[in-house]
Amino acid sequence: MTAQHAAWWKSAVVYQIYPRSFADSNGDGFGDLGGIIERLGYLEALGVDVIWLSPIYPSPQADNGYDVSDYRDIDPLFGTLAEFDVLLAQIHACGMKLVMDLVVNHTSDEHPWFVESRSSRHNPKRDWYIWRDAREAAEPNNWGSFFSGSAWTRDATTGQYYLHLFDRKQPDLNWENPDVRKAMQDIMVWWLDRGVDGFRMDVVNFISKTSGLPDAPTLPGHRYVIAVDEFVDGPHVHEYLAEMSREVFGNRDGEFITVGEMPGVTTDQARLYTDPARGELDMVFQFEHMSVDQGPANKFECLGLDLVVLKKALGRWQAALAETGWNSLYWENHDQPRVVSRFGDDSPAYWAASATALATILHGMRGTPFVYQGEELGMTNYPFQGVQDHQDLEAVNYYASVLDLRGDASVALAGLAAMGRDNARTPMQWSPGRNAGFTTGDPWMPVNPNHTWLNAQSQLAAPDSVFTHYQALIRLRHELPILVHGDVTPLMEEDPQIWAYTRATPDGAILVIANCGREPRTVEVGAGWTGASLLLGNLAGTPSALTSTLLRLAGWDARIYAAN
Ligand code: TEU
Repeated sequence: MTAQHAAWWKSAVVYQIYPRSFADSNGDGFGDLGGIIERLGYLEALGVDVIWLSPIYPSPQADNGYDVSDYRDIDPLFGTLAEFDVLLAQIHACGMKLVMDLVVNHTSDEHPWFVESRSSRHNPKRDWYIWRDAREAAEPNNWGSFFSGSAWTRDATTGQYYLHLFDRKQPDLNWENPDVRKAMQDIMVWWLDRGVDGFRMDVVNFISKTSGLPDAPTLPGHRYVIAVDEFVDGPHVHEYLAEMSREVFGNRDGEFITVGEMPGVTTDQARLYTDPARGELDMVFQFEHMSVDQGPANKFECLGLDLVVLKKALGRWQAALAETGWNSLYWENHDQPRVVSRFGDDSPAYWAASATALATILHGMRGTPFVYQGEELGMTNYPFQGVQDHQDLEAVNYYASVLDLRGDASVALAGLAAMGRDNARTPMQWSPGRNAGFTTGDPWMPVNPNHTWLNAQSQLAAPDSVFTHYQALIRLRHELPILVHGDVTPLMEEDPQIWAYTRATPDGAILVIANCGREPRTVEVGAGWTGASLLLGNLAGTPSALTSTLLRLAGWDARIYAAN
C-alpha cells in the first residue's frame, strides 16, 4: 500500500480458488485446505503470483461462505487454523502470496453480533446493523434484495425490520457506527499478523447507504427495486475506506494487495478508489463488461453478445484508469458463467482456440489479471437440465420468483443455464477419472461430464493446451514490462469480429490481435508492423514474423507481435 511498494502487484497475476470446488482431501465431497496444499505444485507450474481464497471462515453456508459467523477461524468444512497456517507457510515457501476474502458489508445472521443485535432494541449491538420500524404495516422502504424479494426481514422478537441487500441470512452491518468499522479493522490486522498478504473485499462499495434510506424509483410490475443509487458508492464510502487503509496498513511494512469488489462502480468513482494519492484501495473489480449480455434489470435475461459493446466497455476502463489508478482484469469468478461458453465458442472445433484467444485479449491489457480456477483449462458451462440441478440460492430464489409472477419457466431455466453462478462452481477437473479427481466421495456439485477429455492431467501433458497458453501469457507478463506499463490504443473499434489494440512505451510497441469468430479474416495492419516478431500465438503453425501488412487470421486466431 505504501508508495515504495506500490508497484509489485502491477506485474502480478492472481489466481482465485473457490475452496469448496477446488480439491477435496478427506473424501467428504467438499474441497478443503488440505486439497489446496496438495495442488500448490500445479499453481506454481501455472506461474501465478498470488492466490485469493473465497471465504473459508465459519459460516452456515447459506451463500457458500459469504455469510460469515466468525471472522477469526476456519470452517470445519475446510479445515482448521493450524492447517491454514501450514497452507500459508507453503504458499510463501513457493514464492506466492495469499489474499483473503473479506466480507464486510454484511455478516451471517448467526454471527454473535447479530444474535445480540436482534435480542432487544436496547442491546449495545443493536446499532451494529440497520433496523427500522415497519411502514404502514409493511417493509420500511421498497428496496429489493439481490437474491429476490424484499431487502427487509421482520424480526419477531422486537417487531422491527433489518436490512439485507443479499439473503435474509446476510444482514447488512451499519458502517456509520465507528465500533463496526473498528471491529472490521481489528479483524484485518489479526489476519495480517497471521501473515496474509491482503484482501479482496466483497461488495465494498455498498457499505455506505444514503441517509434516510429513501425509496427507489418504482419499476412497473415490480414491488421491490434493487436500489443501486442508494447504496452503490454511497456518501461516506471513500472516508471509510481511507480510514480502513490508514488504520490497518498505515504503519505496516510489507507487500500487500487490496482489491474491492464493486458492482455498479463507474470509471470516475474507480479512479478515486484506486488513486494512490488517496490511499484507499489498489484496484477494484468493475462489472461493466460482465453486464453487456444481460438485461438491465435482470441478469438472467440473456441478450447475446455484441462484441463491439464488449470491446468498448473494456476499452473505456483501459482509458479511464490510464493516468491515475489501476485496473483489475477478469473474465471469470465464482459468480459468473464460464467465459469460453459465454463470449467464446465451446463447440469442439473452436473450444481451445476461443478460450485461448479470449485469454490473450485480456492478458494483453493494462491491469492485474485474475484467473479463476478452471479458466486456465477452458472449463465450460454445465449442461443444466432443470431447476433441480441448481444449488445456488440466487438461482433457486430467482426461479421461484418467476413462477410466483406466472412468468415463463422455460425462459427462466435457459437464463439460469446461461448466466447462473453454479456454472463456475462445479468441481475442478483434475483428471479423466472418477469425479474428475476432485473427490473420492460424492461431490457436493456434479462434475461436468466433459471432464473425460477436459482436465488438467491431459493438458499438462500436451504442448499446445489451454493451460500451456495461460502459462505462456503469465510468463510474458512477468518478462515484458511493456505488457505491464505500456499505453493502450484500441484499433478497429467498430469491427464486430476483430479485437485489436497496441501497447506502447518509448522503447517499443506490441500488437495484440484476435479474430473473435469462426470466419477467417484478412486484416490490414500498419506498415510499421511488417517484420514484427510473434511473441505468442494460440494456433499451431503460426509464422514467427509478420511479412506483409496483410494479416490473415483463421477462426479464433489470436496473436501478440513485438515491433522491430
Ligand atoms: O457478489 C456481489 C454481486 O453483486 C454479484 O456479482 C452477485 O454474484 C449476485 O449474483 C448479484 O446478482 C458478492 C460475492 O462475490 C457473491 O458470491 C456473494 O453472493 C455476494 O457478494 C454477497 O456476499
